Amino acid sequence: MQYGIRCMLIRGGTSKGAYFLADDLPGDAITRDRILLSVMGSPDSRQIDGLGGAHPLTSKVAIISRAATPGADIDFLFAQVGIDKAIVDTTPNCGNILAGVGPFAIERGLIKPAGATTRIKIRTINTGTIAEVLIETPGGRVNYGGAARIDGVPGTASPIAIDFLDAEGSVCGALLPTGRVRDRIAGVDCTLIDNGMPVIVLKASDVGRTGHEPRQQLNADQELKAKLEQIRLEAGPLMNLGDVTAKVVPKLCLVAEPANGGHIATRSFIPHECHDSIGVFAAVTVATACVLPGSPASEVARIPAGRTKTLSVEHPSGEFSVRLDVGGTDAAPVVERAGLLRTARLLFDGTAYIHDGLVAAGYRAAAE
Ligand code: NQM
Repeated sequence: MQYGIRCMLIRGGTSKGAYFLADDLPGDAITRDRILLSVMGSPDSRQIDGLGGAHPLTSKVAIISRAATPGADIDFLFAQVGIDKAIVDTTPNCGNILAGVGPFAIERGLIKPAGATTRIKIRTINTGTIAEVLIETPGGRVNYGGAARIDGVPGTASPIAIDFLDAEGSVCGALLPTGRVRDRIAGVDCTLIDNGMPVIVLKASDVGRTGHEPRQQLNADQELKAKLEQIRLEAGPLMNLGDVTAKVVPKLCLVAEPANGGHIATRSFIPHECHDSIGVFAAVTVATACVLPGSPASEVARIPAGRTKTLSVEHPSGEFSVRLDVGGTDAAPVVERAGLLRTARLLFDGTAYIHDGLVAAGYRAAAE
């Protein structure tokens, strides 16, 4: 006998995940994580016995409920499910999976559409970060079709505008957890920074690369990967993350002068594979590093003038535009708000089946 749980599969931005109502999963984290591993088919490098797509960008879960406390409409817990390891990591955010949370909340009746567009405040409970999302809801239904295009996703879809108000220090406790814009780690100048995602930002040229290499070339570059992991393991404790051997944060991002009319070129590692594009919070965090005077990224970025800047972050499959509202002073700028555009699409609504033997006891307890 198998046990079934209501589940939607949604493409959120350039990621894809399984979306659940929190009420449909057990509250106890150990049982919940065993269920999520079973649903996704982990641990197994092909995730053949589950819904996961055998890639970090398609091995993600969203757990959603009405907000438990004031200040938001919806609470969203993000989980990165390991592929060949039995790990469920709820440390980081995911701005791409976040793009599917509003549509899911409307589809499941947690939010009533409010006219042609519906504004929803979502709290990512992993980090406490609040996002305001704007979703097209003509005729009281989520509109998925439209003309918005994001690099890394074929075709076009309806736009989802996302604004972050308070992403600073989401996991590390401070934008710059070491208090500096530049730290020397394993002989390489880096910015250890968290504006929504803990990221180590370094110049590609400082590790002997151009920062414009194709993703496959970087993924095959074992020497580079070993160097990046050495930097990551050293940086983890300095970023208040402790031993990060088994954690998916911090991520790393190689930056270089732009090559395609943008403002900065990036090759982002999440953290052991080069991203096909770049994560949402990673893009916001790298854009923030670019506007900090004295950072390695500021040496290669072309920063647009003005208090409100739209930075085009180049990545392996195109670009990602991030709008930053920058306050503070020229010497100590403060990013007060970050805005960006995503799309999302409901792919499937149904029942996900989990292994009986493994989790039956826990799941029964939750269902009763
Ligand atoms: O940085 C990839 C993604 C992400 C996370 C990753 C993300 C973000 O592209 O906000 O969206 O860093 O693992 O979905």
